[in-house]
Amino acid sequence: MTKRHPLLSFSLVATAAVMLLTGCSDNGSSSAAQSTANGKPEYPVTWRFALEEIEGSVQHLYAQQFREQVEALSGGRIEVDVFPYGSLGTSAQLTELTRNGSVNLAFASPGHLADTVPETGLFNLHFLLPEEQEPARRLLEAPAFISAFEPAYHNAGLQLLGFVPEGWMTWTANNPLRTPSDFQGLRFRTMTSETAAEAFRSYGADPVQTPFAQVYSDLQLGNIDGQSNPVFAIEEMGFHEVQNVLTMARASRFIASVVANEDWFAGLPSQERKWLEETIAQLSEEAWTLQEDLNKERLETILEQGGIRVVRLTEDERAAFRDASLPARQRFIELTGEKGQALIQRATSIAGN
Ligand code: 6CS
Repeated sequence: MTKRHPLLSFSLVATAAVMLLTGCSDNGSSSAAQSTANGKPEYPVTWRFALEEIEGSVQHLYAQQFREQVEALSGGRIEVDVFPYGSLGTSAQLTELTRNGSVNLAFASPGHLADTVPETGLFNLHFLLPEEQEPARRLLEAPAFISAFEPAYHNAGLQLLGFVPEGWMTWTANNPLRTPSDFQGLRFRTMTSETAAEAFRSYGADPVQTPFAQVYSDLQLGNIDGQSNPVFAIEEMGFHEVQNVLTMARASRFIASVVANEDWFAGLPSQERKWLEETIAQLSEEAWTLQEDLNKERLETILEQGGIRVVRLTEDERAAFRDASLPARQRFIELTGEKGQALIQRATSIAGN
């Protein structure tokens, strides 16, 4: 089946928008409140928030709630401009736009970010975070866990605001992926960082690291054989239309991070920082329900459309993948040293993995 890709005009629109943003943002302060003669900020001001996903996604729903909450808390003093994927650039480009202050806030997924912020490669490892939702949630919201990542984000000119769960990664291919041997030689698309690729290399796959916008056409043209993403993303990007089997292995959750430009964050008036932090804290709880509902709904849509089979791995099948996944942890430690080792310990002491 041929489908018009949701990001068909991605690069043209993105290039134009980036030029527009960078053109009107000289030193990253264009969206910060200007001070009046008495030193008080002059409102309203606009916060620019860039997404790695298209409209209707987890990140988009999150950003809409973020906008409503910030606008309500600030009594309209803060306005939020949301830029869905396709309007600015790839994940790597969004990180760069945040770093240079062209946007104030963005989603930054470890799958793409880990080459820049190596510690985030933790989230690319399989069978590591707690499997049950409650302990996973406690871990991701724990201030000590979040602050362990902060220096690494600062090194990249970013302020980490929080982690956002987006659902279990689901593998798609034209055959079921029941054992690591099913991955042997499979050209499997991963996100662009080394640890994202290593996770599938350890199963025997031949990882192909590409931006999100390229996945649909690569599947359609047969340049790749499979890929991994939460169900909501598979549905909205149309991947299920060019693949035959969804394999649910529950090997890893998609965890995104919300980041801000470091200088912008440091320069926020205390009242604005309070509105921002209050909003992030509230949404980090709501995101669990938001993603769960969306993933459930999108799975129904996929099944209603038909033409694709769902395979859920048994515990024995999962155990074989867990064993095969362990070399990727070593690679992560090679890349991050003691800090990475400490993060693994922290995650596994909760998870028991
Ligand atoms: O696979 C990707 O590249 C993307 N997947 C999701 C669900 N969000 C953003 C990321 O870039």
